[in-house]
Amino acid sequence: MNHKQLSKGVGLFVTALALSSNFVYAAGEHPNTPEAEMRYKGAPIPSMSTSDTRTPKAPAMTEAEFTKAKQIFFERCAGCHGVLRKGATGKPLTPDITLPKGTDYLKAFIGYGSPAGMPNFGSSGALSEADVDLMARFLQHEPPQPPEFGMKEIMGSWKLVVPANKRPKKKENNYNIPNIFSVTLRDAGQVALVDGDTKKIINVIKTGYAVHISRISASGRYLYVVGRDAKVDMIDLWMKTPSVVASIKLGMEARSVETSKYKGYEDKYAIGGSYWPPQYVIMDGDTLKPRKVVSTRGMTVDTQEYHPEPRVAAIVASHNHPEFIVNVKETGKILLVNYKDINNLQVTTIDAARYLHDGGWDSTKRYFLTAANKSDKIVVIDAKERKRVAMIDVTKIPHPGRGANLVDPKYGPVWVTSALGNENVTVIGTDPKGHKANAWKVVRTLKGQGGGSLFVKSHPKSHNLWVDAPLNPDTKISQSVAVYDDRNLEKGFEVLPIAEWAGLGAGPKRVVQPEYNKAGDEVWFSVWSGAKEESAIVIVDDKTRKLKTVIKDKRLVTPTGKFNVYNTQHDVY
Ligand code: DHE
Repeated sequence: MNHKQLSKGVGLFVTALALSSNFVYAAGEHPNTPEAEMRYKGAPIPSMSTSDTRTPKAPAMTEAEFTKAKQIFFERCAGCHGVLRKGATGKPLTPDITLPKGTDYLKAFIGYGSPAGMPNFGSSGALSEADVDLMARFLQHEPPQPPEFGMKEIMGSWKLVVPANKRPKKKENNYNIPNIFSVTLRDAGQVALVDGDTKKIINVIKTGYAVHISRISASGRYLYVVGRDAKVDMIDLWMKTPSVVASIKLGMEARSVETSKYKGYEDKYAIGGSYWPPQYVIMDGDTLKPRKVVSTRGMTVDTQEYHPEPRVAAIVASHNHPEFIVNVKETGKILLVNYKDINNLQVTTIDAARYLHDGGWDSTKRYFLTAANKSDKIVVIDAKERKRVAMIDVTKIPHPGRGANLVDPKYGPVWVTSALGNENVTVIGTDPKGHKANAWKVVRTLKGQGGGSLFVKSHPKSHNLWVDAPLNPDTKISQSVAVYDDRNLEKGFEVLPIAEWAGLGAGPKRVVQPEYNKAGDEVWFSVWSGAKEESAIVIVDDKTRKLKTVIKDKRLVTPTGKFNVYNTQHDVY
């Protein structure tokens, strides 16, 4: 698939996102755009209050114009250029650069896009001529700065709904907790807890704006959910009806949450990483009481220059030390944050590459493999020795989610990632003891259905490797899933028409994020349509690869990620 096709598809994806998120974003063409990831970042972020200064030499703007431009910028531009416009996937746009270019140049750039990946907001119809002019003037002013969010504000937002001593002393329901799924209902700002045995919804719980991921405490009792507005909700699965027992806001924008898993520290701490302000917060695991806020601002790994806005991406809990592993996107550094003594916080900083995004463990849970997506690399961290052991070149925009672990008949234990930017499914050797020659090398590159893939999944009890492609332009591909047999990867894949099986009406019906049940004999897929359209969860029998059940319910609004309690608790994938 060429870039044009991919960019068209991702444009459609953004349109769908936009429609489902109540803001309008026309698809249009993005000429020569190689950066699929850029469009992936099209999700609107919550509006933020800012302190605004005007640059005297910049073109005049009324108060109303400035407010409107700010909103457009946060909704459509900040994902790539950064809130402070210091540059991320997109170029820096600070006044020292934009003022000399002038209004006409910037208008042409915004209107027609660029071969380097800037979308053509004007000619695609996404922005009116007046708004293109507005944005060209706005970009010559100092970037409005959203407020900081330190301990005072974080503490002020903290709500202990049910104190620890008022909670159940033992499990008060009959649910098989390890097989509950927490399902992200993205545009509803809710999660649905679904009983994996009966396939019935247990409870739908209000969480943060454009809720993103769920993680489970080491004991399997507490579920932590983070919204894009940096709100973290903690749900007690022992309650008769599992509900929120504590909540907190860690900043204005966030994507990640995790909980301590090292022996002796189970359920002791939780951690959340923010996009804005760029920081992470360590909290008490049973109440979310904030303990420590640490900024991630600092120098970039390569050019070693100051970055004011290095966002926190994936966080995983080490099983080898009392540590959280924190990906800092824009600086390209991985932090091993030791929580043994948080008053004398020890942080090991590992140089990796830009821009760190998502990742997961190898099957032994000693090695963390993570994508540096702009560098097209997979970075491998030895969590036991606390050091980087490899940086592996892969093809355009790796996006593993947490990846998938398989046993390859030829190369032994391997970890797999798919990609946004092309159809490759990359298989990496992960066994330096048993298969030394293959360790941290790409041992196979499988052809998938196409680019626009976000997540892969397998299970230790299964021979199947599932690869989604929800951002692919071809609806046949985005609405289906590819499945390989790890005993014969060369054979290629079978395609299952998941969205068709869901039997829904019109809608984008993107098939996203395979997730296993506890037993490893079922795979759950979200069929993700717009907020006003019907969506579903399709469950496939892993052995026969045949449809088992479809869950439909009007409460299942825009389901995306699904997190099985046991598999998430034990990092099984
Ligand atoms: Fe995600 C994980 C960031 C858009 C569904 N997403 C992650 C992680 C990060 C991230 C940093 C890793 C968290 C961790 O492991 O601690 N996601 C971002 C973005 O910045 C981005 C690109 C744009 C945005 O504005 O948010 C983005 N993500 C999306 C979506 O549009 C998806 C497809 C649908 C949705 O629900 O919003 C989406 N992201 C997910 C899911 C995971 C995730 C399902 C967890 C996968 C897993 O198996 O662990």
